[in-house]
Amino acid sequence: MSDKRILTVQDISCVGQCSLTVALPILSAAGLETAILPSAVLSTHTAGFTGWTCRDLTDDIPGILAHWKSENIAFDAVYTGYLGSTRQIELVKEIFSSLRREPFLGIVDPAMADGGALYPAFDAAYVAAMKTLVGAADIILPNITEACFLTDFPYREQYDEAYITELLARLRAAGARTVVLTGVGFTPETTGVVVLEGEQRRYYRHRRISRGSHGTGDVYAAAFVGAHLRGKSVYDAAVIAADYTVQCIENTIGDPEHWYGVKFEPVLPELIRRLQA
Ligand code: PXL
Repeated sequence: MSDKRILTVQDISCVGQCSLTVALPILSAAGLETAILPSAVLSTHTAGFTGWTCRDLTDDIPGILAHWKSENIAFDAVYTGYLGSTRQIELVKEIFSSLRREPFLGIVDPAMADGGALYPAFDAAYVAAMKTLVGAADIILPNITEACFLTDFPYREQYDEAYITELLARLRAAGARTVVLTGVGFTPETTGVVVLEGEQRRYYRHRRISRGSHGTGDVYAAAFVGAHLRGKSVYDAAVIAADYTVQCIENTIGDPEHWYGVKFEPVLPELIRRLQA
């Protein structure tokens, strides 16, 4: 069993099965000691609910970091998701440089956009700051929309291999090292994930379930991080996370009331089984 300690930085959406309420149980199930740094507290996530409240916790973070430094607390990996502000991105870079325990991994899910549009809380200044975090990360996990925003590349619903090749080249030029690009589908019935590591590019294709699901990007990223830190290669972790996310969606599609997230909890034993293989 791994004795790695990881820090994940993302929001608490009190209701809605995304960000920390997804990442913490998945990382714990993967057997990792998981510390959290909440970036903000929202009453719900912002995708489908209206009238949500949000308290940005940026002002609390410098004091938390100072305390951790005084206690000599450090992490084998830091994994970031939905962040609360542009200034917080600067603080995350400070965490990457000053709270690391070698060999360290900085993993960034630039959770800020989907379906061609930014999430409601974000603007061009946030995108500009997120671009700087890409260069500080070892692994990034964007979807196609996020990759387009990060590289000033036009988003397209329909695309071909050449479009994805150009997008990956632009991410590289923007400073990305290892890229796990999610939601890449070349046929109506399939989607998949492209893994770019050094010069090697691999594609894992799987079934696309047409129901749009919230929170699946967070489920995917947390399962990927859990699997990779438990010793799976980047590609194998990308495959395990994809299979787990599909199982979570399959476990939810029969319930139209459950539109706001996926029922990832009953499927956790499947993820654990794959990690033990
Ligand atoms: O799942 C990404 C996410 C995380 N946190 C908040 C969100 C979203 C997506 O909309 O609104 C608050």
